[in-house]
Amino acid sequence: MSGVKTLSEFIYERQEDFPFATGDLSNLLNDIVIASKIVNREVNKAGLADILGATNQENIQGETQQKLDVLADEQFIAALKNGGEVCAIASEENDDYVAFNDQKSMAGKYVVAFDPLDGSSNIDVNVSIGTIFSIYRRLSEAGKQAEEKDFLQKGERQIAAGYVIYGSSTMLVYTTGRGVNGFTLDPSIGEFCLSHPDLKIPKNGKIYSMNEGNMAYCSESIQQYITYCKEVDKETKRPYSARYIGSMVADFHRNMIKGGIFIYPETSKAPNGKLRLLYECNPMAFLMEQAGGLASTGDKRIMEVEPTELHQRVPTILGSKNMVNKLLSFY
Ligand code: AHM
Ligand code: MG
Repeated sequence: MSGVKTLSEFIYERQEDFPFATGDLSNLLNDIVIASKIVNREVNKAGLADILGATNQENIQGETQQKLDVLADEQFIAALKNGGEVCAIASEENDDYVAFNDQKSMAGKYVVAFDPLDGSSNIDVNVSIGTIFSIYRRLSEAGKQAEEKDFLQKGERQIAAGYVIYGSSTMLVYTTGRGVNGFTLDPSIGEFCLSHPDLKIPKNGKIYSMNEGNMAYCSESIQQYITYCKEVDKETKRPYSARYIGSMVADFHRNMIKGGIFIYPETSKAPNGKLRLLYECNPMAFLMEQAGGLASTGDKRIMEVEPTELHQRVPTILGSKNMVNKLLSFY
C-alpha cells in the first residue's frame, strides 16, 4: 500500500491552497465523496434490483421502489444537508432549488448544483453513467435562508467542480481551480486513490463525439465541421474516429484522456441544445479549461454565460484546444 494517496488525504493536503481556508470546502468535498460511494454501491447492484423485480414496484412497507436517479439525488441531498457546509442545493431532479432550514446549514457558505446521475438513457442498460457537481460560494447573507441568486452565478465563479464516473472502474475527478486530479475507487479498501494526477487534455485529438442522428437539425457550421472530421487527410490524421456513448461524463472523460471534442450543439428543434448550464456544462467547462482545453457555446466561453434560470440550457462544445478552435472557425 505504500505510496497510495487517498482522496481524503489529498483534499486536506490541498486545503492550504485556499486563502483563509477553514476546512469547510474540504469537509464539503468529503461529503460528496461519501455520497458518491453510496451511489456507486447502488449503481453496481442495479441489475440485481431489476432481476428481483423491485424497480417500479412496492416494497413490503408499501413504499414504491425508487429509480436509481431519484435515489442518487436523495443520497447527495442527505450528505450535503448533514455536512452543514452547504445552505442550499439545486439538482436536475428538483424543479426548484432546495434551501436547508436548520441553523447549521443556514450558516453554510456554499451552494452545490449537481446532476446526481447523468446519462439517463444509459442507467438501465449497464452503460457508464456519472454524477456531476459544481460548488459556489453563496451571495446571500450567511445565517439566512439561501436565495436563487446564489445559484445564478457565472461559471467563472465556481469554487470547485467535478464528476464521478461509474464505469469499468469508478473514478472521481475534480478541480478547485488548480489543475485537475483523478482518483480511482479501490473497492478492496473502499477509498478513492490518486491515479491521474494533474490531468491535461492533449492539444490535438482524433475523436469527435456528437449525436449525429441530429445532423439534419444542426446548423451549417456544425454540418461542415462533421464533414471535415470525416475527410481523409494524413497530416491532420483524419478521418477522426466517431465515439458517442450518450453519457456526457463518459464521453468527456475519454476525450480528456485521449484528446477529442464533445459537441452538443443548438439545433432547430432545441435552439439552446440539451445540456444544462448550471450542473452539466459549467462544471465540465471548469474541468476542461483547467485541463488545458476549451469550453464554448460556439459564441462565447461557457463559463461567461450569465445564468437566468436554474435549468437553463446552452449549446456545448468541450475539448482539445486545436479541435475546438477548428470547429469555431466554421462559425
Ligand atoms: P440526462 O441529464 O437526461 O441524462 O441528459 C444528459 C445526457 C448527457 O449525458 C448526454 O451527453 C446527452 O444527454 C445525450 O443526449 P442524446 O441522447 O440526445 O444524444
Ligand atoms: Mg443530466
